[in-house]
Amino acid sequence: MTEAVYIGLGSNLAEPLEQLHEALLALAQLPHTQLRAVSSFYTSDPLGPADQPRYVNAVALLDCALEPLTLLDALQQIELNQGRVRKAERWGPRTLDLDILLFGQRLLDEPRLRVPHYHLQARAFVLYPLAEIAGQLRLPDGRQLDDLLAACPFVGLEKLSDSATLDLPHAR
Ligand code: A4P
Ligand code: MG
Repeated sequence: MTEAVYIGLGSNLAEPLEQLHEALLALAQLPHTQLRAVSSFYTSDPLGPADQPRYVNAVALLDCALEPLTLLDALQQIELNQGRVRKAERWGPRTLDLDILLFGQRLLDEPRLRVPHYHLQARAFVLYPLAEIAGQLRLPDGRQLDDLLAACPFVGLEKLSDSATLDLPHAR
């Protein structure tokens, strides 16, 4: 059985646009997984320490038959492959961050994995690209994506072009 998994992508170091493109190619090659859709790319004001570059963010939809922790391992390996160095500073700059935003209708609260992602509702750079490819989505905890969007202004975000120089299904 596959489940619809939404991944948040973010980068603000070492050519962020290229980082995202490379990450999407890596997601497309994950076992037991298909990359179904990718949002537009957005630039966004950094959340966290202000003395870091703006981010490029996007959201991808996977059809995934992996277990959640297996997928998390694979995502962290992709981050490492792309030069991610984990530092003590919270929310500091990074070459690539891959977050599991939603995993089907699962609610997970494990030491390594909380789903839905714990800050989903507060982040315009997650909600707007998510809405592009998810449409009218109801979260497993009952919240409606539309309601979260209504409470989260489109501030500090700029939509770049569509994501794809990749041959992928497009956001509507
Ligand atoms: N973890 C728990 N739940 C999840 C999940 N749903 N998806 C654990 C992925 N990982 C999850 O993550 C720390 C640990 O969280 C992982 O080992 C995993 O077991 P990390 O990637 O090592 O560290 P982090 O990303 O610095 O921490 P955190 O708190 O997850 O940060 P965020 O929430 O990812 O925020 N500003 C803009 N404009 N755009 C951004 O994309 N991103 C961040 C990072 C800060 N500011 C930003 C952006
Ligand atoms: Mg993270």
